[in-house]
Amino acid sequence: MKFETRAIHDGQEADLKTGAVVIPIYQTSTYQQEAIGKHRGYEYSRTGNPTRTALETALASLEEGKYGLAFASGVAATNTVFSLLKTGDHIIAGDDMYGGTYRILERVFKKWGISMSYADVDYLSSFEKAIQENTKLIWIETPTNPLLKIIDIERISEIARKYNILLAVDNTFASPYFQRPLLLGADIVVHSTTKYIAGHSDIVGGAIILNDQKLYSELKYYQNTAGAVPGPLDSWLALRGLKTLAIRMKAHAENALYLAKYLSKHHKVEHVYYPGLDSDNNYMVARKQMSGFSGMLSFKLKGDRSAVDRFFANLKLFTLAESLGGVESLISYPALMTHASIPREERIKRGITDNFIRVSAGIENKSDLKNDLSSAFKYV
Ligand code: P1T
Repeated sequence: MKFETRAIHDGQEADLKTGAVVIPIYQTSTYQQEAIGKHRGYEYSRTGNPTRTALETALASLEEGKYGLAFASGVAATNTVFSLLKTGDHIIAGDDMYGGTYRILERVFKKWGISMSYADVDYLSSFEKAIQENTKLIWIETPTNPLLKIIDIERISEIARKYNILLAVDNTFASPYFQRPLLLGADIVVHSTTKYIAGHSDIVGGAIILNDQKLYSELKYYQNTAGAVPGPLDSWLALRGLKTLAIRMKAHAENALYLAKYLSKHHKVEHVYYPGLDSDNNYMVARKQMSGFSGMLSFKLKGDRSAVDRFFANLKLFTLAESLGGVESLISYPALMTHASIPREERIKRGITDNFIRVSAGIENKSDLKNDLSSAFKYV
């Protein structure tokens, strides 16, 4: 069955007991045992909950993987993947990624004796060059946050396989509608379901999807043992979001392309970052591995920090906020928001300068969005 159908049906059969068409919010912490150890598949809600199971099944189906695991946040899912490593191991991560991922590597895992290198995502060879004897994991985001660079998953998975290294791909920015990394050779897919999957800026959640049974058992064991699981209501909201993922993603991508084209012609804009522009360096790889270019774009304003402040202050539809992937358009300032944990010098070296702005295109009317930007530019 096709994506749109699976999003609505997989893992979401009518409730066995009542026939409820929509999976109930199983708001329970524990489950009756008929005799010691004799239960109906559920013992305790940290270990498993039927609403969460439905979400995990649907997510696995949409990423075309065998197993899904849901978490209380994207960072909890990320943390679980990094927890596969032990002291002395080495991780290679792309040098453009969510600031919180960088933070957990630098502030938590480094302290535990795990080392990391950051490879220049513009050059695949930099990943191979960074490989050490103790490298156990390659971690990439594509599209990257916030520079919207595209990394060739197929080619990087060949490198990972050659050296017997796990490849994890954070697929948050593309969503499974536009990109399915497991089919391109990745071992593990990670999501912040907070974003496109839930899609309405009303929950924080995360997920891991994979095919390998042994690895799944290990990650599931950690999920239960460390306990960063989503509650039944959040699982239910993510599941409800999932049902409309396909139509939302088409609208996000259409609006993002429209805004990217508009911005790229604006005299107050220095540069636009959107992999769907055929002038963008990442366009060809994006076309190869994605079926659409998603809804995130960034740009550099001509001007300094005060110009950025004036621009933001005069927007009416775009909300200045962290996060992305909801139906409403958001605008953010990575330098002091999502990527504030990266030291200034390092951040600027990576391209996140003081005039750098990130946009999450919502699904409002695209002309209204353009007009809002256009009015605010008058104050720059
Ligand atoms: O916020 P949380 O659900 O824990 O997800 C973390 C995360 C993981 N991966 C990517 C690519 C992300 O963008 C994020 C969170 N990002 C933001 C909050 C943001 O505004 O970029």
